[in-house]
Order: sequence, then C-alpha cells, then structure tokens
Amino acid sequence: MNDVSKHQISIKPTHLKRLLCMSSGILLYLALQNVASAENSFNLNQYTIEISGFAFVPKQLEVKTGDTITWINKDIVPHNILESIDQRIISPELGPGERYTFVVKESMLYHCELHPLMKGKLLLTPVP
Ligand SMILES: [Cu+2]
Repeated sequence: MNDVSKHQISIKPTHLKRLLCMSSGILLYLALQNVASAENSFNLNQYTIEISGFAFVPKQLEVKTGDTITWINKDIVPHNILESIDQRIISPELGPGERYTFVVKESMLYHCELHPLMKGKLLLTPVP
C-alpha cells in the first residue's frame, strides 16, 4: 500500500513538470496568436464601392485578404456582381439603395451580369 502511494508520488512531479511545460507552451502559442490576429484585424480595411451611373466607383481597388468591400447601388435600376473569370455570382441583384458586403479572399475581375459593360477589379496587394 505504502509502495504504491510512494510510486504515485514519485511520478506526479514529472507529470506536473510536463503538464506545466505543455500548458506554458500552449499559453505562449495563444498569446502569439492573439498578437497576430490583433495586428491583422487592426490592419484590415473596409471599402465602399458605389454603383453609380452604370459604373463601379472606384472601378479598381487595391485590397488585402480579409478586407471588406461593400457595394452600394446608387442607381435607379438593379445591378449585381458577377466574378468574370469563373462566372461566380458574388452578390444577388441589388435594387436601388441596396448594398452587399463581401470579404476579399483573392484578386477578382467582376462585372454586372445585367450590364456586362460595367466592369470592376479588386487587386490583391501582397502583405509585407
Ligand atoms: Cu448593372
């Protein structure tokens, strides 16, 4: 009985040490992650692109991954956003005054499906 408890006691400090080592590692990791994500979210931008006079204004925008784009339709007719290369639908039809928000993941050429001459471009700039 005594032997068993001695044995258990002699193992515990090793476990404890390993546990402390692991948890301080995890804490350090979490702390670093927090710093990284705080820096990232601090640097993120929100842009507004007006749809006005059958054009995207600005027509071209330099953005980073994670930036937010909001298109606002200031025209009196509906427009939408369609990615031009793969024809992916980005936004539904936006009526007058409606807006659509989108998080940037990559560079994108886009146009309005209803008025294909309306073109826009999101250019991803590399994060240093
Ligand atoms: Cu349109």
